[in-house]
Amino acid sequence: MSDKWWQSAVVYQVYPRSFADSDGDGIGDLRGVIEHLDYLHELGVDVVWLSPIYASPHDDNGYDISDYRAIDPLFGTFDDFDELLAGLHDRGMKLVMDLVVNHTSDEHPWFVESASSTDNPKRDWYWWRPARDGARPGEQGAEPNNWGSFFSGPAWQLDPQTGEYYLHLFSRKQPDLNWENPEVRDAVYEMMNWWLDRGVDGFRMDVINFISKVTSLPDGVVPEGALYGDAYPYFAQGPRIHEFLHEMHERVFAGREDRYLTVGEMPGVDIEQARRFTDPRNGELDMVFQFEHVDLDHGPGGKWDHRPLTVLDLKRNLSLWQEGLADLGWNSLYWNNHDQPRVVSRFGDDGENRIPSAKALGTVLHLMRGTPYVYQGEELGMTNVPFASIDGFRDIESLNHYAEAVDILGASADEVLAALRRTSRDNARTPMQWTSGPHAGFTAGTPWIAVNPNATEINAEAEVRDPDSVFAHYRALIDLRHRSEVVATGDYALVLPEHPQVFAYTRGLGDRSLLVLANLSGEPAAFDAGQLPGWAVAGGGGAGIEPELANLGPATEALRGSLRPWEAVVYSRG
Ligand code: ISL
Repeated sequence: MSDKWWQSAVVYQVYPRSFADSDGDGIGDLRGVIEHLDYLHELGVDVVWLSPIYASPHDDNGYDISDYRAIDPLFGTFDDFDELLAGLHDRGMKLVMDLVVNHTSDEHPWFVESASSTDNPKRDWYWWRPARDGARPGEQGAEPNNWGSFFSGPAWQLDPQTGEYYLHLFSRKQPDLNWENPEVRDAVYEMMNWWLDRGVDGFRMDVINFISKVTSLPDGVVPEGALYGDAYPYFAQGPRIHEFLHEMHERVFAGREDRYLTVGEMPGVDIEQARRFTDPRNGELDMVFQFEHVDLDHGPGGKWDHRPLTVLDLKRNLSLWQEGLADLGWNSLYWNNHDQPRVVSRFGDDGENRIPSAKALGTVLHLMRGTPYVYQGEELGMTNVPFASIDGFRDIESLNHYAEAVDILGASADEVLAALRRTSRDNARTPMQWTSGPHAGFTAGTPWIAVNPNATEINAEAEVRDPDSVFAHYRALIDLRHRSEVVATGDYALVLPEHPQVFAYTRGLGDRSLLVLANLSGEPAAFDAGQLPGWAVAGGGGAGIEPELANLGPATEALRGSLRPWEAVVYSRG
């Protein structure tokens, strides 16, 4: 058996604002989640990761928290929360909370106090700095350094009351906490223990690799054509990051870590660092979310600068992570979350091959070694959204980028819109498509963001009863992980490494093995079946071996070296 319960588990991410609205205000809520627990149970997932439900002014949809120990009334009450937790536990599922402690809201009482005067006892809970030498606060370029915010503009905001600036890597309503201050760390650990005592089963930790900064906050090198310096070297994997995460582990999880799941969201993390974060001997985290595979289609200009993905790049990268964390540590596996465009539109084909391509992508991801994460609607093959104009977008990152690119840098509005349609986080945030009825069955009111018009065809009601749906395929993949120790813990080996269309690998454990073959292209693929170690049957290739799973029906020539467009086939032995 797997050593750890989460090695054979599948996690499902709920973005509550967009999942299901029970009270008709157009915004999803906790009762909406409660009403769909049987759906999640039917899909077979083991864990729900709930994006933030805490009190918040919602500048960044709840990733700006003003009270870590309160449920936002938009989402419900503690009674609702307790009912949700019990409903999950009754069905054998667990609940992982989002932990957003790189920053708070500027409306959090800690920040309000901190901002109130330069000698307030909480002044040092955040990163306050005077204007640059010789500059007057507020004048152009007076910010303490040249860092930019992830959401456009400088990473500094002047507070006129004290004449100093505070650091915000994200929106100006998300001031960064100063983890150098032990009182901050105490307050965070105490809050985490409070949630664990309430019965939650772990945390997904938002940008947790940003909590330790180089305290001199030096200027970054300004890349060609950029407005701001590259500050990654000064806030990502900072000098005390391992110390802080180990301390958190000791103060919150030590002695009971086997009950919990911890996953750190870590933009920019590499394999070496991920090994250190997830090596159980170090007592830091169970697993991390890395970003390399979802950055492969970014050009030199970053996320808004698209370049096409190649299957070769994708499988090389994911294989490096499989191999890099094979002997220690653990991978988390994901295509989607609330910050990423929909995978079927991005790496698949959201036109006529939507269903087979969604299944093929799901197959490739779910049968690797690691813990898979499904983002709401991914199991239906939900797609990107054809937003007609900037008015359709709601996401602060998208809106700020549009304003900066069009109004300040003079880019063409059409081009910026095209980039937003492709890459905006709002692609993931339109309402969950439950039915073909009004507002996709998400709300009886007016949804806070438009429903994708394709809900009439793509919806849970239709898919749950259809044995050939994307939903049915995801359910089968999840079931296979639960049934098969090979899937949960077997070794990974890439096969056909140089094939430009086919992503193929084996998993092995003792004398049991699994072969995954997927054509991630819209053209037929041919390959040398002799390169499938031990699988090609002499004199005819695989005749008589029935696939464990297949996305285009059982009749397949896969073991003879031929895959149809987007065909994915899985064989198991032993
Ligand atoms: O989507 C991104 C912007 O391009 C990512 O860089 C994202 O901001 C980054 O992955 C951190 O994301 C997390 O923290 C943010 C929040 O807006 C995201 O929703 C969250 O997942 C700040 O809390």
